[in-house]
Formats: sequence, structure tokens, C-alpha cells
Amino acid sequence: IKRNAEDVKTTKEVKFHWFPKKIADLDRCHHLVTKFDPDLDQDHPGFTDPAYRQRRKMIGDIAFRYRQREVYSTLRDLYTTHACNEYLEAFRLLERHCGYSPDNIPQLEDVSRFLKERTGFLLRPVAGLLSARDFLASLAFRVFQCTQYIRHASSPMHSPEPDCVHELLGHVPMLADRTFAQFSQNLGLASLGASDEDIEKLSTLYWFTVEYGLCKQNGEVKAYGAGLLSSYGELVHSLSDEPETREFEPEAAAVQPYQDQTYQPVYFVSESFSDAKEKFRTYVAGIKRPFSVRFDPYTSSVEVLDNP
Ligand code: HBI
Ligand code: FE
Repeated sequence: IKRNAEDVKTTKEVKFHWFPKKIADLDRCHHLVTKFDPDLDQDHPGFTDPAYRQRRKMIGDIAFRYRQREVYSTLRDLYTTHACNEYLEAFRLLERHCGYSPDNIPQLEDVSRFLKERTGFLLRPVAGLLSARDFLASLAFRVFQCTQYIRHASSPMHSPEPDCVHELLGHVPMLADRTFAQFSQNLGLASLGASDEDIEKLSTLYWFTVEYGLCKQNGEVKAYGAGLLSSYGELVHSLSDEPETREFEPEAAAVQPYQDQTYQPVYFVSESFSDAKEKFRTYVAGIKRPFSVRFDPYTSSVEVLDNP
């Protein structure tokens, strides 16, 4: 069995092995002895049966995924103090009605049905990181493209790409808020047919609001960005004294350089979602397009109107 250097600790002269001290520590007791594994042991009765080995792999993956409870419980403890009210309200409902819990990953379909009732948003499965243009276009129809796979078990608190922890704990609760949902759809509508430069700006705006936005609430600053609410480290960092915070102005946020490798050095704080939505409306009016678009909620389609 391979072990990490950190598994052997030293106290003065005595070396001893790391051992679990609470039930959650068992998430780290996952080292397998593989000598009888059907993938590796030629004498295993299932060695030559690919269907059996595939099924075993699926069941094994579920066992490894069990570590999700660590992420869920750790993040949930922070929400009370760090997340905005809109988030907390939706999160409580998702726990009560949608199977959100430390040891369950809810089905996309169930969560989508919940959102549909609240704000008309739908979740649609997607295989990975989409181009900004395609991702934003889906928001125009109140469709959120949602990854379903989970981050690698060796790094439970971090994922370089979106995964279901990010979508379900970061994005979904906010999409249950009416004003935030309208803001998201407006971002999407503004992106339709926009120039590459404008897509870049809208994508940066998305970054500093939907992903890393902060907002004021009863004299305090709280998080509403999905990138923050799905990352323990950055959630703590964003509300500490370390980063710079600026009042949300779409013109400034649209061109602010951002970090996708480490924590943000700058965050934008909105007065409220209504305020952010209004400011964004003014910003969008300045984007030049040879046509305008209107969403028809009866048919869920976009009408193109020629500008006179
Ligand atoms: N693709 N699947 C997926 N999920 C996202 O959250 C996402 C994306 N592509 C681009 C993107 N987000 C944003 O960073 C903006 O570029 C719109
Ligand atoms: Fe995201």
C-alpha cells in the first residue's frame, strides 16, 4: 500500500502512523489492497469478464464518492455566517424538499423541478466547461448548463473545473431567487449575437457577479457568488480583511482582470440584487447590436426585433 509522507508523524524521537480520530477522518481511510482486484489479479474469476469489471468499477466509484460529505458539511457550517439571506432561504428548502444532505447527491431532475417552480430556471446536463458564448446563451432561456460529475476524490476541497459540488452548492440556491434569476437571464439575453469583445466583457461581468459577487445585507457584507459558496478557502478569504472590495459598477467589473488560478485580489459588492440588475440594464443599453431581442415566456423563445 502506498502511503503519503504526511501519514507518518514524528513526535520528538517517536515515529507513529496517522490514525483517524473522528468518523469523518475515515474519508482518508481509503487505501485499497489490490492483490485480489479483478482488474489486476489474473486468477480472479472475473478477470476475463469486462462487463463484470465495468460494473465493479461503477460500484467502486460510488464508494470513493462518499467523501462528498466532507465538502458538504464543511461548507454548510460556514453558510450561516457567510452566505446572503437569499441563498440561506433556498438552501433550507433544498435540504427539506430536494435531497440535499451530507450523504446524498440529489438528482438533477429533482433539483430542476424545484427551480422550475421557484423561478422557471431549468437545469440541463453538460459534459464539461462550455465556451462563454454557449454558456451565456443558455441563460437567455433560463436554462443553466450543469455538470454532473464530481471532483477527484484526492482533492475534495478544490476543483479546477466546474463539478456538481460547484453547481449544486454554488449556483442552484441563488437561481431560486427571482431577482437573481432575472439578472442571470438578462446577462444571457445581452450575449445573444454579441461581438467577441462584448462576450469577453459579459463573461467578466458574470465572473465578478454570479461567480464571485458579494452583496450588502443589514450593514454586513455577504457572499452570493457560486465560486465563493462552493470553495471553503475562498469564501473565508473573500470576507476577510485581505482582499480589496469595490462598489459594483458594471463598466469597471467588465474589464477588471481576474484570477482563475488563485483567490481573487478584488471583489465587487452590490447594494442589492435589484440594484445590480438596474445597473446592468443601463450597461446593456450601451452595447451595440444591429438588432434587439425579446424573450417570449409563453413559447420560451427569443424574438429578434430589427432596430429602426
Ligand atoms: N461552462 N459548464 C460550464 N459551467 C460554467 O459555470 C461555465 C461554463 N463556461 C463558461 C463560464 N462558466 C463562465 O466562466 C463565463 O465564461 C460565462
Ligand atoms: Fe460556475
